[in-house]
Order: sequence, then structure tokens, then C-alpha cells
Amino acid sequence: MAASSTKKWWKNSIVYQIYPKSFCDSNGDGIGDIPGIISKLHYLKDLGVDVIWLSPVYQSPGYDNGYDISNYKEINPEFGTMEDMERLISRAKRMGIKIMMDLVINHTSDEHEWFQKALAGDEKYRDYYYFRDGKNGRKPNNWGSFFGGSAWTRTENGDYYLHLFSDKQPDLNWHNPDVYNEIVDVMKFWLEKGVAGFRCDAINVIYKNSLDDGKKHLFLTGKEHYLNTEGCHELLKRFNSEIWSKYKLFIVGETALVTPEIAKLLSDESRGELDSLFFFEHMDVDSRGVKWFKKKYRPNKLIRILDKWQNVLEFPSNYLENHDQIRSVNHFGNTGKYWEKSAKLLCGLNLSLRGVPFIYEGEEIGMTNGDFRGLRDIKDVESHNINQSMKKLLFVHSLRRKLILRTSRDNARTPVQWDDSENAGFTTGNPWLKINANKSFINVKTESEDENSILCFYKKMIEFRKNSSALNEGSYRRVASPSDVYIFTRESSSERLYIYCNLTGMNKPIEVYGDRIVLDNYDEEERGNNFLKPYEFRIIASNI
Ligand code: TEU
Ligand code: CA
Repeated sequence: MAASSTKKWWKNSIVYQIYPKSFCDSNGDGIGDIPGIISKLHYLKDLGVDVIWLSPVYQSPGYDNGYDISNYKEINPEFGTMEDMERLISRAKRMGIKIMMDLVINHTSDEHEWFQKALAGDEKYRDYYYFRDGKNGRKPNNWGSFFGGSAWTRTENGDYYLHLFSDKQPDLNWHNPDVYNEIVDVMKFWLEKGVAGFRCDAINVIYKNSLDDGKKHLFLTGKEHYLNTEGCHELLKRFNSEIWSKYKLFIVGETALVTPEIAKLLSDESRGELDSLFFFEHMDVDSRGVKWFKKKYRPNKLIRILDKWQNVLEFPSNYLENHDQIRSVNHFGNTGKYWEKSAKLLCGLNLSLRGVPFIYEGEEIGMTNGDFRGLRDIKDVESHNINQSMKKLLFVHSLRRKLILRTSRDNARTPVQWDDSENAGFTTGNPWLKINANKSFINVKTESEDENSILCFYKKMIEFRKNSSALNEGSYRRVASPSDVYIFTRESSSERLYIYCNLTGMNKPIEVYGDRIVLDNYDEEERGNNFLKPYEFRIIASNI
């Protein structure tokens, strides 16, 4: 697929996602914060990151760790002050790093002033949200929430409000022009402070067509009334033409449940909506409809999915993990014997695909899922809500424990392991979430001193990508391969690369294309000629 001719800065960027609560704590309260992030800017620069996507740092009661915003124009005091945030933006800028913020506009916190005024009966603010009376003593409709249970909660006044996520996250009414104006004002506020873009949270569910009952589904009954509606496309077009296009931004949408056809409508350049988006199909490669019920992971299926999205989107945003997903070595790699090889392979894969690569904090050192002993170690609101739903379905404790521990979003939220000290260099206090015991060998300090580490492989791969026209703007084409091996070419006018990914723990025979191995996660002495070793990643350049 040809690269677009209009060059935008983000098309050559590498983005690093920070989940502030878990990144680095500067004041010993056990919670990561903005001064902590500032103290690690050199580390990120050295890694080769161009852009930081900061998960929410706005004022919030923190029931969903900041995805429940109570004031869009203030900083959560747990994370620091507005001065800290301004300092972060300006220091990063001086180092050539841009900051993207998370824009959470499907809902606010129930502690937001707007919602509080609405609860108190202020008509203006009641229309910012969805308040409805029950129907014959029942909820206004049968919709389900993303976090399990009903999407409606009853107020003290006896009516109900809509929330697609937790009951602490009431949905905004995007039919109301005042809501549009308020949020545009919020965007301008941050853009004037020098923010370089937004990651738009749950953006494809913001506009509800109707509040009619939905077709019954095991998960998300009601979704046909709000997923990717025409009204959502119209809102994105307006945001784009009225605000985003006035600044040089990168706008990436988080779009759950998108199909390729819909993704194109949301992100093709000519449509003037999003610049790019996150699809989820590869995250669900091992799920049986609902992520809590897993089936065996099959690399071939992952390959088919990635290949499909490489061909369909103009500029995909590629990622293998984020704050809502389990760690990629657990998901697609190996946490035992091939931990290191598979983490390097996943790095190579993510950074070789066409599009914008996203790296999630800790991924670059091969962090693994949390080693939680029981449900009491888990803090995530989603996990607790699902536990309640499973209880209602009479799932026994041991089953609930098993299903939730292996899938909980907290698996990716354990504090970043900076060194092997008691609290992994994350905090001098009590960490808010249990730190993994494998900090003893999976940590930034140890890995930066070892040139064969995962961290050093990331640096190498990032450096390689930066200097490669094929990886930055070249075409993509899949090449025939044995099962569970992903081979593709990336080609620009001056460079042709063959990318080899063995997604298994076995040797795999291969057809060798190209002339020179330019990058590999195995040393020359260890490699085979006509086969790939377990989880081997190889780039072969071809003379053209
Ligand atoms: O997630 C939106 C979303 O679609 C979720 O259902 C996501 O797929 C789920 O967390 C996976 O288990 C965004 C944020 O990324 C998430 O952290 C927030 O909790 C959510 O919005 C509500 O703001
Ligand atoms: Ca702190």
C-alpha cells in the first residue's frame, strides 16, 4: 500500500504510553506522579521515544485511575500540580519529545461539578447527561455496561442515569451543543499549553442514536444504538475541521469492536476524522467472545489478523499491550525459557509493521503479568465489577479467581521495575499495587548494563527503524511462510527488507530471501541458515 504524499510529523514517530500511577513515584506516597515522569525523560530520550501518550492526569477521584475526570482543567493532586504539568510539557519539548494527552469525553466522573449540579436538579446540567425515569419499575432500557452489569444506576431522586462504564462514570449527552462547546473549550485549554495530540478514549461510543432496548447479547446489549453512529462521525469531522486541523496534531482514537470497514470510515485521511486508531481484533485472538473466557492462542490467527489490518488501514496504530490488556509476553510470547527471545521478537514485530508503533511502559524491559495471589491483590474497578457479575452467575470462588487473575487489567498496571531494590526503584513508600517479584532480574538498571538485554534490543530496533526508509514509509506485503511464522516485506524506493518472525518455541524451516541479515535476536554463532530458532526475529536486507 502506498504511503501518503502529505507528510505529517507523527507518521515517523514512536510513541511511548505512560500510565502515570504506575510509572515513577517522586514523593514516596506509593503513587507515580508527574515529577516522577520528568525524572525519567532522559531515559525515554535515550530509548528513542518521540512522543509520550500520557494516560489521564486530570483531577479525578480515581475510581478508574483517572478515566473518571472530575475537572478537565486541573491536575490530580496525587500526580502533581499544573506547574508540574507545564514543566513536563516544556522539558519534554526541549528534548524533542511531544506529549499527547488522553481525552476522555464519553463520560465524566460523577464527582464532576456538572454531574453534581445535575443531581441537585439544575436543568441545564441535567441535559449534559442521560437521566431517565424507570419503565414500570424497571431500568429505562436493557443496556449492559462494558464493566459488567447494567448501564443504568438509580439516583436518590428515583430516576436513573446512563453509564457505559462504571457507575462513577456517567455518560455525557453529545446531542447537547453545550457539551460540545465545553469539551472544545477543554481541548483548546490543553492545546494552548502545547499538547501535541490526543488519544481519544472510547471515542466510537460517544454518540447515542436512541435509548431503545437493544438486541440481547451476552456482552454489551444495546451496542447497536451507539457504536460508530453517524452522529459520532459528524462530531469527529467537526472536531477536526474546527479545532484539530488548526494545530499540528496527532489524533488517535480508541475504538473498541471496530471492523476494518468502520475503521476506514473513522480514520481514512480523506474523511477528515481521526488520524489513526487502535483496533482490538488481535487482542481478542484468544478470547471466546468475552475476554474473561479464553481459548488457546494460535499464532497463525494473530498473523492473519495483523496482516488484514496492515492492508486495510492507511496508518494503523500498532501495539501489543496497553493499560487495559495483559502483558504481551504472557499473551503472545513466553514467560519461561524463551522470555527474553520472545520479548525481543515482539519488539521487532511491533516496530516493523507499517504505521505508528506504540510501546507501553515496562514492555521495553519485558515486564510480565502481575504475580497476584488472590482477588484481594487486585484493585481494578472492572475486575471487581466482573467478579460481582460472575458471583450472580454462581461461579465458584476458585473459578472467578482464575478467570480474573489471568485477564485483569491490573496485570499491566504493576509498577515499572526500575531496579532490583525492595520497591523496584518505583517508590520509597508503599506501592499502590503489588510489585512483581521478578524485579530481581527484570528491571531497567540491570538491563541497561547488559548489552544483550531486552531493553538494549529495543534501543537497537528503534534506532534501526529511525534510519530505515522502508520501515518508516515503505509498503507492506506478506510473504508465504510455514504456519505460525510471519514473514513480510517492507519496501521503499531505496530499501527492501524481509522481516521474519517465528511466533513459536520451535525451530521453523524458512525460505531465505534477501542478501544480508541486518538485525537478529540470536547471535551469528547461534543462528541456523535455513531455519529460524524459537521466537527468532530477523531482518534481512536485499540489494535493490
Ligand atoms: O477503555 C474503553 C474500552 O473500550 C474498554 O472496554 C476496554 O476495551 C476495556 O478496558 C478492556 O477491558 C477506555 C480506557 O482505555 C479504559 O482504561 C477505561 O477504563 C475506559 O475507557 C473508560 O474510560
Ligand atoms: Ca507520588
